[in-house]
Amino acid sequence: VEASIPEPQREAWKRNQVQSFGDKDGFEREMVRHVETTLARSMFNCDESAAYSATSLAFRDRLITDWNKTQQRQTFNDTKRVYYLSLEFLMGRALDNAMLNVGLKDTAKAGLADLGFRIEDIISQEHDAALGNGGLGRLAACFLDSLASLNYPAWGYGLRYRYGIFKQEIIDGYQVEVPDYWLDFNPWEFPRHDVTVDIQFFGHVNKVTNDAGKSVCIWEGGEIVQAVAYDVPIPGYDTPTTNNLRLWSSKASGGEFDFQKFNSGDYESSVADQQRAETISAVLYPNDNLERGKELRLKQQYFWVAASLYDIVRRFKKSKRPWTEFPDQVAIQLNDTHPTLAIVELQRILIDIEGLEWDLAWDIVRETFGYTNHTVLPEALEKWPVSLVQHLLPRHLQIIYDINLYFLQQVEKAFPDDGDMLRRVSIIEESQPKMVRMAFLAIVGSHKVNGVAELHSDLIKTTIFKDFVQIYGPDKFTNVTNGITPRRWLHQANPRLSELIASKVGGNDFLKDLTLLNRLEKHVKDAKFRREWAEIKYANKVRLAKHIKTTTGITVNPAALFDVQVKRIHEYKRQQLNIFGVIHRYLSIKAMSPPERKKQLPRVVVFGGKAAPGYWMAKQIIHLINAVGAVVNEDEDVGDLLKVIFLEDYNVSKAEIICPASDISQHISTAGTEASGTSNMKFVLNGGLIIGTCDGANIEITREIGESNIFLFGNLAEDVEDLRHAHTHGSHSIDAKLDKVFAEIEKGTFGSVDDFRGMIAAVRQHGDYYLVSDDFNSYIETHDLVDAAYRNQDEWVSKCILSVARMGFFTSDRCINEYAESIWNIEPLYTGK
Ligand code: NBG
Repeated sequence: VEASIPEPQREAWKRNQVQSFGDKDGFEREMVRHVETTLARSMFNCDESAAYSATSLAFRDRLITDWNKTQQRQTFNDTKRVYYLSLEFLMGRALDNAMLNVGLKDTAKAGLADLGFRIEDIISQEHDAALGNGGLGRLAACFLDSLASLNYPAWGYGLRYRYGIFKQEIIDGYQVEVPDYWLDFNPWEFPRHDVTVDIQFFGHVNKVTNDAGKSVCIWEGGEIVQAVAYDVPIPGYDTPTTNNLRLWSSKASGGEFDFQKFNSGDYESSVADQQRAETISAVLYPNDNLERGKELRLKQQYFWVAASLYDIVRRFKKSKRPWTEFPDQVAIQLNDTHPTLAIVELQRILIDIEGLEWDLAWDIVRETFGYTNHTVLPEALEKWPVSLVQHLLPRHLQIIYDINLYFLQQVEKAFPDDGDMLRRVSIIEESQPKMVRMAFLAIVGSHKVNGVAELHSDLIKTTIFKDFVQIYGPDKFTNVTNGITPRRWLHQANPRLSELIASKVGGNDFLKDLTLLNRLEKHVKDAKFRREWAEIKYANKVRLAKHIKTTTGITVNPAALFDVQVKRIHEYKRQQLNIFGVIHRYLSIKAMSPPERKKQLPRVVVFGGKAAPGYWMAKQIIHLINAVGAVVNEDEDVGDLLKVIFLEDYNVSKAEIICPASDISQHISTAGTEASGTSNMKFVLNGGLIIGTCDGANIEITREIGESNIFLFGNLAEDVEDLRHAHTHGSHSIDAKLDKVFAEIEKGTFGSVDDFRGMIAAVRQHGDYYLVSDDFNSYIETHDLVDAAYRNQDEWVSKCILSVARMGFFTSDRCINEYAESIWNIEPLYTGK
């Protein structure tokens, strides 16, 4: 490429190459330049918001220089790239992360101080990029950080939602959703108005004979929507590698208006067309572990997948390699089934547009894709009505039918005696109406399928995908246990702890090789170290207590045991079990004599999390938590012994305050329901212990940190089915302590009973699907063990230190290396300092 540019021009470009700042003076110069020229302000009207903008722009310039070099290097080397397709990227704030990853936070801090600002105030000006619901989206964000930090040539592809996950307000104890319009000022994205793709919907398929006498399918008619690329730079930690997250935004094709309609006087309908197009990328669906089957959602999926594949194929074609080399150059990972149409779209491109034979194309497709499953919950498994797919994507439905036909032929040959097998594994479910089973399509069209924790990966092999293990053999299925980036979740969220650790393990290298944390073990006996550790935890609790005070008005005692459950509100995650447990504790305190109360350990129970707007039961749970808080927090008999806090609008930046402040956190899903969980890892890494069920990654955390450092309780996954069966077929007796809790709710202690009847009935009358009653006693007893353990602070702190020392496994760097080796077959490409 370089050779095509004449020498003198090349020289001129090189002479004028942008110099990134690397010291305080350089930062200040850039910052002031942006205030004065980009923002058109001055020293006299530069408020914190403007200072945030200018600081971000200064860092963005730096990132983009590295970004350009990274992209050039990747193109020049022409090595294999991985593309991570995810409908969600829950990025949170970018500035702090960028400063830390390029190693210039102290520089910026000093520079900002010179100019009259405190860096913390500037950082907190940033609006979270909240393009995700929960764990699945945050995992994608951690993966991007690891991919860049490990120098993998990688791209993320997603949607640029105008509205991210809604903002949660609590009004009179109820959740109210407020739209999150976050794009007012976003310095972290680069609009690429030159990178656009036309995306087709609807229409019909014509079969014609081409010049070579071959019959081909042509997809015609319908409507076209334009996809416009917005690029977000993703800086690696302590490396110049800066990867790209490309988010697509939808726009009416052919400019602002349909001019024909406009000129013929149909102004309103031309505006309506435009709005309809823009609606596609307007909002993130606010459901976690739940699929609602909305037509617009399917439109989003195809829009994003088609634009991304067009981009990927365009990039591949530049290399002029034969198609057979596509899987040597391209790995595409499907983050859950949401991007499964990519399988069909690539097959369509190869056979309809590029003219490949079916079999060759299909080999290429399967070698290219990998599929990650994130849930076994039936309500979250995606299925689309055949009629809807037919209407929206007629050619794709034909291809799905063909994929299914060849697949079923193969199955029939291999299992001639299992008459029911074809019905069970068919990509088309023969129901009323007929449905396309997206997970099955994803399996059939990928070379590897993985779950996200050991138990979960075993479960998918023995339950929902059992037949496919028979068909393809066990090697197609693998496990990659989730991880988290220690850069954001330790270094950024808990700078003091990170610094203390660095002083014991030989500097900051542990942030790149988290197994180095094991060097902490030998310091656990050092009393001074334990004291410093405990002081940092206390300071983090003071910080959270302040946040609680300013957001809820409630005063909590930082010396109390901080007990935290923050995650999406979901019956399977069992916040109801937690709040019933809190009521039990409240009743116990009320029943105590004053001297007995003096012996009680004070506890602050913190809840946080959003309920999907249409999830009635989850909203009831939020309401009960707030109703209990309103009573308990005002009860003079209780005082400091128990406080119940619901933190509004839980998000990534709040998690960064909450995780470091927790003594014990709760990961208490019904065994077998939480695929992995990742907040469990965040809490332990920040020096908090956890109480949990034998579910998801809790099991592996236990194996790593040791059974004596975790509080496990409850029934095991293998017993769940029998228990559920017994509930509905035998007699179902409710735990006696839980019964008392219910009786108290029914007395009206926490306000109108009507609001809570459904929650009680779910346990008493509707089969207690989530085993709240079965696990209640063990849950309460385990909390007593937590109290007892906390009383011995020295031992408690030792447990925390040992746990952190043994958390090395749970870095997303380990995860990404596993994906790279066993699924993507890609190598890092170091871009040089
Ligand atoms: C979620 C699981 C979590 C898991 C994340 C990331 C979905 C569909 N699944 O347990 O519930 O940690 O995925 O893998 O959101």
